[in-house]
Amino acid sequence: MTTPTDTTCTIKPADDNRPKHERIRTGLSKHALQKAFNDNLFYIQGRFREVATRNDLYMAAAFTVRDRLLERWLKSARTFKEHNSRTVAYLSAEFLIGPQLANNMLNLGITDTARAAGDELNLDFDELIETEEEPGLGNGGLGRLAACFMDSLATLQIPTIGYGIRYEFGIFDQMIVDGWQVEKGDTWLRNGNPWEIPRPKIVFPVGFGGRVEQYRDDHGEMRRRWVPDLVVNGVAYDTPIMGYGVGNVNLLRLWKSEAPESFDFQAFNVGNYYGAVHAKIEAETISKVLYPNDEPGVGKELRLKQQFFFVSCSLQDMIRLQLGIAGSLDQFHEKFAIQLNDTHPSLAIAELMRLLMDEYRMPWEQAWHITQQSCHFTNHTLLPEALETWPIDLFERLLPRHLEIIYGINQRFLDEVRIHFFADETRVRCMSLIDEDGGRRLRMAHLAAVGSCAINGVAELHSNLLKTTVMRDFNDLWPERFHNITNGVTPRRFMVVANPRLTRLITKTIGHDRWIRELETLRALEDYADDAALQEVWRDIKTANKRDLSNWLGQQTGCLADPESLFDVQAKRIHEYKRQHLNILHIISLYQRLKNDPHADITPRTFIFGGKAAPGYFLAKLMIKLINAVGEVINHDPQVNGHLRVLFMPDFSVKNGQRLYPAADLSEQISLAGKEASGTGNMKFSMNGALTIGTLDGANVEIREEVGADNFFLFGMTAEEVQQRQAAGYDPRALYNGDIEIKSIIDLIHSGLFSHGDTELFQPLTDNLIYHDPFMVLADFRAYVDCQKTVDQAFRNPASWNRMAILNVARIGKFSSDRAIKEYCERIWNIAPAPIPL
Ligand code: F58
Repeated sequence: MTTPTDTTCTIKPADDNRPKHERIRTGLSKHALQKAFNDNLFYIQGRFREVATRNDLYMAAAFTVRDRLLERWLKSARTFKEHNSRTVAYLSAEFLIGPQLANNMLNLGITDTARAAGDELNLDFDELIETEEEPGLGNGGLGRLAACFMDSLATLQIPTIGYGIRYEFGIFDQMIVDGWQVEKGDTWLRNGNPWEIPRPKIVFPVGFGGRVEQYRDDHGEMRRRWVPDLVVNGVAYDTPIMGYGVGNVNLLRLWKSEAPESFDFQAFNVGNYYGAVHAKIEAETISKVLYPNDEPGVGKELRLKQQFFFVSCSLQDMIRLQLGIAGSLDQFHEKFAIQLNDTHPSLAIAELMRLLMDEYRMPWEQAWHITQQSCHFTNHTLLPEALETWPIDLFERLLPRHLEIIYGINQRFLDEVRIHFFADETRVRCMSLIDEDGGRRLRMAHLAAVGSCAINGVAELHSNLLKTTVMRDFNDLWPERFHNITNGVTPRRFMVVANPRLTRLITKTIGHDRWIRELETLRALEDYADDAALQEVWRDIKTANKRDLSNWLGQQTGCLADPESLFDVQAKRIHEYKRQHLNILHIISLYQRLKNDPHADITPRTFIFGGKAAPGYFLAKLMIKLINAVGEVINHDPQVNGHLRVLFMPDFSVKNGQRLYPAADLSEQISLAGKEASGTGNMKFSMNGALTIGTLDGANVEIREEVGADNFFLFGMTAEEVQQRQAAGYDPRALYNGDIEIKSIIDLIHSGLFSHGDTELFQPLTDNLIYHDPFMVLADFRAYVDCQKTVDQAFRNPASWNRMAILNVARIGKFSSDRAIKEYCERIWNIAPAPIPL
């Protein structure tokens, strides 16, 4: 695999006028880095070089880099405090930050120096980077978006604290055994995490359960207070997040749950040893494991506890900070812009109200004003099954005071609804924070919408659908609250770190590296799209990247791929709505064509899949099995394996994604229109010069608008057509019976060809397609296969293919997360940069 080699980044190290001994500790020269590395190896890892393990060397390198971040971080914190800058508090149950070493070196501007320093010390730099295990503290797009935003917030010099949970076990590691996904516990902390700093003094109590009491305070006023029956502590663990080429370092503060000490002692003293241990375990369980589902499904008590736990710690921390600066909470909303990353942190609304009213004695109206002016809500999905709700009885048992507050919010809100819609009780029922149909449940999206001053979707199409479908009533009531901010991704990680060859070529071609922070300047590449020499080098780079990927995949799967073939990649969570099965049906159609006619005119292709299925999602796991089963047959069939290969990359992660994006020719973005809120993988592929085959869904729509319809392979129904077809009564059976190719492919799966004669193995999938097909795979099949034929033809003309790829990169600037964050700053948070020079 390629890891960053000398990038063309030209950030200048800071002038350093400090005494020499200080410079050595955190200096940026080759000598200072070497000295610091040796010191860290000896004094922190406690190792002589001769006996140091790979991990010792990695840790010493990481500490060397971290020291340099810390210095800048303290300076940033001091400056923000002095200027009392407005601060973004990005609340997210997931942060999928990926490996840190290479990125931090890039941002510090020391990649080349560090490599040179390492060479002289006989260190294998790429091996060090490869050794790092990433914190998998997220499921997919939502968690990764939070991480891209943290990168851009620091780069744009916006004071920010990211607040989340320090899961001891992140997303499971995926192994493929006999074609099936097997989950393995993720023990990312076992070798130590050099990037985090525990803050045992930053600790807050978080209550659960118990009762609510009425009492008279010292001023004779009646008040309510919550008396929980369980209290756990949240301890802060901080990870510095450095901006690219700036002195700003922001904070990612993740909470770990612990039992308060007093708790164990109490029980211990009365002889209840097991009780004490049990309480400790119960407390620690809260931050133990990330839920590996990509939709919430049935209410899980622990998940609700996790959400409340991190939200409460984060708000108490913000309150502590604000009281430290201003001495009062009256201006809390001017200090903090809280962004709720989906509904998972939406309890912040009730908890902030409780803290302000019950703990700081604020009247309801003032507390509500502060809460609503502080909070902003991003929605990431329209799938009805993914909209979070909690059973009221569970909620009441865990958070009785919060339920009271939510009832109070709901009452005032529904009064407003009644007046605005003039006694329209249907609206009242639909908009209420409580769903009264079939078991009372709390609707978290409604709570988030009512308690926030801005609500946004993550791509144009998604934001429009949000306004016309799931949040239509809210949009009718408060149209001014609704915004669209199309997602973006960081070019630092997904271009510069992941694809150093392309990075060098771009910088050389357009003559500067400013594009790394101003991605729109890539437009300059347009002038060279027709340049035959550039097209050729472009192709060589792609081939080299494909060779690296092929070698790595060869080691992992035992199966090699021909770098001259078309690399057709679909990498994302495995889900029916993302339609990996549509891709498989196409592969089988090619296989059939080749079997029926060995001379069929088919462009050699390597199909690569990557992605995890939620452990309890039976059909998604069966799709993984089917991909591997089809691969097993095709890859071993000498009649076709010169033409087709099917590979499944195990354990798709941020790190593995960085291997895939640079090596893809074709990016599969084939969800059913209207289902994928945005997608961000689509942007990462396109940035690396892959062409997209896709539907008009999520951000695909805007990517196509930007790169040009001629440079994008479009197929399939529009979201509107999908709705119409569904309304008219969609019958997949008619398609199965009416299209010989569809029938023959499904029958082939059913025949047992891919399952050693077992005709039942894949029946749940085939039956689902024939009788239900909820994501209309069969309806889009014909258009997809035809479009793939166009792709086949296009790939045979390297000059024009590379021209299209160059134009994709040249026009991808909009999809930098820097652009997205600038829009949040201007339209949602009203926040300005607080620059700290490097
Ligand atoms: C994703 N959501 C969207 N949810 O599916 C994707 O279109 C979008 O680009 C991305 O957010 C960023 O906006 C997503 O990843 C989750 O993983 C949740 C995890 C927790 C349970 C609910 C889903």
